[in-house]
Amino acid sequence: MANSGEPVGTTTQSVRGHFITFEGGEGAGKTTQIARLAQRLRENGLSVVTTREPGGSPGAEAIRHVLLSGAAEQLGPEAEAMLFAAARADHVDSLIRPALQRNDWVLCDRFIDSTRVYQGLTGAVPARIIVALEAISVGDCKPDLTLLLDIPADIGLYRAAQRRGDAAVDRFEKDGSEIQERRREGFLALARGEPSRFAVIDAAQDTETVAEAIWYAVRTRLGIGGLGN
Ligand code: Z5A
Repeated sequence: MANSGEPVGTTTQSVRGHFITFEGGEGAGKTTQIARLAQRLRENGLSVVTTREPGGSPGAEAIRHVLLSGAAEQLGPEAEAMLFAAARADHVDSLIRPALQRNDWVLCDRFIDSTRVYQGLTGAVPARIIVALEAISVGDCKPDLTLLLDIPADIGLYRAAQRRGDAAVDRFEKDGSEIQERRREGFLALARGEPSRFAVIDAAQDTETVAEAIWYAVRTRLGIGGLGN
């Protein structure tokens, strides 16, 4: 579990690096923009760890395969949500928390908000289960900043299809634009509910413009305006 050996609430902000999560629909550009931000932070002399969910640690990557292949779908939405939580607990314990304790920056492709939207909103897993799994898997290891890459579902799906080419769609990619649009609205509702954690970025713009908007958000929200370009 995420908090083995350490009670919830004992991690102090002063010894932590910054934990930034990227959220949004399929094809929003999260992978692209994580690489851009990591490069920029490293150019400023900062130590950066990039990672993703589901996955990011050997145990969680094994669970990723079970989830994205669709093998867990027949177990039902609640069992799938438990598998996402199990992967996250291992990822937090073995990679994210140690990196933050070293004062590294952690940039993570998807995290708790994806579970809230995919398993909660459009997966029909009851909120009390989502909340309980989040508490067990994450504890106090919450993002300092969540960059929501907001994009109309049709544009995101088009980009994802272009990138995928002839490869088969996975468990979640097979959902059509109506479900993807509901997820978009779900992410935006989460952002409205926690405006101090979220920054909403218009991800339909070109890559350069999105990267600049992210850089501005990171510098202003995390109070590091002294960093260079
Ligand atoms: N999932 C869940 O259900 N519950 C959970 O708790 C978690 C996840 C953590 C993981 O998918 C799936 O697991 C995900 C939700 C579910 N399913 N879906 N769908 P994944 O890791 O395989 O992939 P993803 O997270 O959905 O991301 P993605 O589709 O790979 O897209 P992306 O990383 O956001 O975008 P990208 O790869 O950077 O860009 C996509 C293409 O667009 C690529 O060709 C780029 O070159 C291009 N691109 C990027 N930016 C631009 C701009 N600005 N303009 C034009 N073209 C661009």
